[in-house]
Amino acid sequence: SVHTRDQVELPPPAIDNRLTVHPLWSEIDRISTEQIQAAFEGVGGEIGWQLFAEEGDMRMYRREMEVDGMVTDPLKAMHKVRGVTAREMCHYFFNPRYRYEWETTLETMTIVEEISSDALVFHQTFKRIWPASQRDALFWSHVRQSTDNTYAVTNHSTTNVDYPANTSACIRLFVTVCLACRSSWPAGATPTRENITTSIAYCSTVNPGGWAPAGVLRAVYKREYPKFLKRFTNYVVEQCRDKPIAI
Ligand code: 18C
Repeated sequence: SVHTRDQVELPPPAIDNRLTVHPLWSEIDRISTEQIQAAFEGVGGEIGWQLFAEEGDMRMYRREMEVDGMVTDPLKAMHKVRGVTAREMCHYFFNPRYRYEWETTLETMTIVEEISSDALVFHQTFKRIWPASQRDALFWSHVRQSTDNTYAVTNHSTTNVDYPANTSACIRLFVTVCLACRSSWPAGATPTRENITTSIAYCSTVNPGGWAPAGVLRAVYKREYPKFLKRFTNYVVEQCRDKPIAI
């Protein structure tokens, strides 16, 4: 049945052996560990995170940053979602089968390499924003359990000789994204769709890779990130509604 197939493809509780023998393993392991740790750090303290969007339990913060004159503002978002688990959230974010259903910036998505059940390499092209050139990205994506009831997906740009940058109509952008999720439910109780809450930390840094007007870029950023997080979390809640809970 569909349920059995979905269960089988849920993020594995331990790292897939095929990933640990891949040439990208040490980079994937290092960056994922760093990103997951940073995702759960607060937004207080010295580095000035500024709140720019707030709706229900969702809060979005950014830091103004430029690299070689290009806007690369890091984003950090926090959210709380009821009725779904961390593992389910990460399943829908990682698995390409669902991507077109929640990702609205996509034009095309190609699986470049299937490293293992928990690691893939993607090539994606994005919708063009006037007056800038169209962008594409090439990145690895890795899903893992970190601690109990905590799962995370990390995406990070990579290279591949078959997918050279800046050759066709597209400018290659660079991305580091981490979606880290932790579930909790009342102590002593059995987790159910009625009593479970998942805290989400989503961090993203996108370097546009080439000229893009700063004003347009910040406007897209401000509009698209809240839209993404609301749409994605609502999508997962809908998908999970009548399925058995997967802890
Ligand atoms: O994390 C997300 N998605 C994952 C799966 O796709 C993956 C994707 C990472 C790529 C993010 C970069 C997206 C750039 C999109 C540019 C075009 C947008 C067109 C929209 C118009 C309808 O990790 C969810 C990602 C949510 C992305 C929100 C938008 C972020 C914008 C940041 C600025 C991008 C600058 C690009 C240059 C554009 C020129 C003005």
